[in-house]
Amino acid sequence: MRRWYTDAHFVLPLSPLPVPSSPSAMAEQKPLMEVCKGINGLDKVVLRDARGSSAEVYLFGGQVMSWRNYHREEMLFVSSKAIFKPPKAIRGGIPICFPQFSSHGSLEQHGFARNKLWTIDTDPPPLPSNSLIKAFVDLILKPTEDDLKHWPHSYEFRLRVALGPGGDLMLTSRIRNTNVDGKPFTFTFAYHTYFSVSDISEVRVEGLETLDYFDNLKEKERFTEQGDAITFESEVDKVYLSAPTKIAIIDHEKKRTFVLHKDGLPDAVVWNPWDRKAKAIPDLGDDEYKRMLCVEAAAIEKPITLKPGEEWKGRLEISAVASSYCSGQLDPQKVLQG
Ligand code: TA6
Repeated sequence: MRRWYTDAHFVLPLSPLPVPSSPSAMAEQKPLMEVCKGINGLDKVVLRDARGSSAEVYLFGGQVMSWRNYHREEMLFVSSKAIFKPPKAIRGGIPICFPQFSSHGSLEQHGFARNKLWTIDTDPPPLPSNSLIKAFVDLILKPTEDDLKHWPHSYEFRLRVALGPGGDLMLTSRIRNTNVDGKPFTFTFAYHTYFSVSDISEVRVEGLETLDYFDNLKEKERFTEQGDAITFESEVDKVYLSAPTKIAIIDHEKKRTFVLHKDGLPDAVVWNPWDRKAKAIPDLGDDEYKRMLCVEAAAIEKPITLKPGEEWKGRLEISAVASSYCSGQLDPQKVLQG
């Protein structure tokens, strides 16, 4: 069943649009935001902008599962073996890690936000409005009575997913402590973004050079990055600390650079499972490690503590730009300084 939102909050097609000349042209004019059924009948929200880029967010997990550019090319990786069956988290897109990144204590690995059903927030507190942003959706997650038994804190987690005027993908998380018992709570967080790449051995990451990192493959020991860029010849699982606001992922073969702009998220996780680990992950194809790379804007080293009434905001904006890096024309530092 298809529900198109027409109230002021969910603006329909960009205006003014040329008046469609025929029913078929009208049919082609799709709404900016649409709720419909996705894989296995799971509810999803489709965002479109007038120039053809799009994004899809599943209410299960509040998880962005697709982000396509004007040429309808898919920018995110979703495993061919992903299981779209709650409560198992879906392998791919942008899983939300909250209230913890990684696994410690009684909570599940990467927390529960990606295993829960979110709802559309039809009355969100206003965000600074950017009139150029027309295609967006506000989701909200709040604990049920049962959830409170597992994590005894009340919160409101609002997630806005938007398409920027240039087709960029923009995620804004706002987490508020709504405890009535006066108790603060502490959390760590990550946008666990799976980027689609042509061939992991043709990819380099710029912006994390000289940083300290925790190496998850060496008992989370702390090291300092020595390389002048990160390239991939084996499994990598590192949490880079106090990373810059801009990080570039350069895909030589596709001549495409993803540029991440992050705010409120000091750290960055870089993960590729490589062959042996990929074979051990049931919902990941044995060879799919070659076509994916996780670079995750995160807050891990310094957990965030909120007192009742306090709100934290973490923003991620991702753009995909053509890069003729291999011809030497693109200076990655310029991309990062731009
Ligand atoms: O972000 C890197 C990481 O923490 C890896 O250690 C690996 O566990 C990955 O997340 C995937 O975790 P998941 O729980 O989604 O299988």
